[in-house]
Amino acid sequence: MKITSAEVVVTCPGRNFVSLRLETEDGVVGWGDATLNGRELAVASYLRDHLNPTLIGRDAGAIEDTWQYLYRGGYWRRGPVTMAAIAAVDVALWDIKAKYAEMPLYQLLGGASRRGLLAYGHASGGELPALFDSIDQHLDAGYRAVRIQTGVPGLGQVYGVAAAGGGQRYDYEPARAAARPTEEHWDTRAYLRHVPGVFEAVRGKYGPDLPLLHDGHHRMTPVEAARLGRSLEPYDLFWLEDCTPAEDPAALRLVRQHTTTPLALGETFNTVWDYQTLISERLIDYVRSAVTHTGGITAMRKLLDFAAMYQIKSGMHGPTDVSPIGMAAALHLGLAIHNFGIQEYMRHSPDTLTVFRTGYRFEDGLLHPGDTPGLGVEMDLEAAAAFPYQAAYLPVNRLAVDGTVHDW
Ligand code: GCO
Ligand code: MG
Repeated sequence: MKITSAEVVVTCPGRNFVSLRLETEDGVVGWGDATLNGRELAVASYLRDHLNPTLIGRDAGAIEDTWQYLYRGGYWRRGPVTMAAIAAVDVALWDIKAKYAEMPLYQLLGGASRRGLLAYGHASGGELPALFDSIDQHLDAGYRAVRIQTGVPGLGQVYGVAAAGGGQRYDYEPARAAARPTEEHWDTRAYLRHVPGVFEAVRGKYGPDLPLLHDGHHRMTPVEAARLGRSLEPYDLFWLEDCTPAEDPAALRLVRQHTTTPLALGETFNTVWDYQTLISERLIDYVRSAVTHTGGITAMRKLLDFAAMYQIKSGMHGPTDVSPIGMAAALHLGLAIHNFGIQEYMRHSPDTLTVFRTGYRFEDGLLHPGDTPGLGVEMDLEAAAAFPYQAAYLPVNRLAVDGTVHDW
């Protein structure tokens, strides 16, 4: 099971993706996702220039050993670029192992713990009528849980709100193709005044049953987040995500003391160490990491087992910047673990799905990774070659009042 080739594929079928293709001496191919939105080429180089040459000749079956070799062996540990690169190798090796075993990956991980994975989609609208339209579209598409984001009076384009209308999809795609980031404007007080009324209107129209989620996208101080969490309690949120900037776990202590709204955090994290305080002190309810950004299946399984001891569940990151390969990895893992919570699912564009041939399915609000041996996703390299890399960046945020840079 020796690795004989390791290649990076960068392609932009609507948005950029970085993938890793490993092949063994028997011609078995494994795929990994290394996409890091807005910093794609850094991970491509990390793989191409530093990791791939060390993989040739290694035993593809020695997954834990390879993970430790890349993590400890690099000396410079952690960080989004390093951990996305390690994740790509790890996921490609699990794909290969499952193909050798002739099993869908979830079987190797212990088998299915449920019929499928409850998924949530991104409903959004500048104002309530557009938001209701978007929720209706999601319910028609089979979603049984939705994230709610709206515009804020007085502000222009804000995080989470799709440019609706004109037949465009309602899913929110924040990265813009340009040589430098666009800028958005922000006002936390206006946001805090507006959001509770939105949830009141949504509960009023759709009733108490529909699970509703919301993403604060790192913008609040602890005391602002505490106030928002408390003001949303009557609307029974499934979770409030990233209420404060994620790198300060102590902030969550203050939020937790003031509200019983469930909290989700961690999409920007990349190792279990980022979660040590948050999990051991039960400061969050859902782990938001993606397999793609947290060192792969090997690391995510350990992280989620640690979380399980504290009754904390998975809520794996699933925006469109996680490629179909990364999504499939999340689905296999989510199907197998006991402490699955919910899976974010934004749906990839038709162009993306011509490059990545997926076997997973979405039925009756539940995702299933399918039963093809391995991950169940293959890349069409010819199709990929028709979509060359395009520079694209996430926006930068500034305070409306005076232009100070704020968290986006
Ligand atoms: C989410 C996220 C995304 C991120 C995006 C950045 O909850 O899905 O917050 O919308 O902003 O993945 O690349
Ligand atoms: Mg988020």
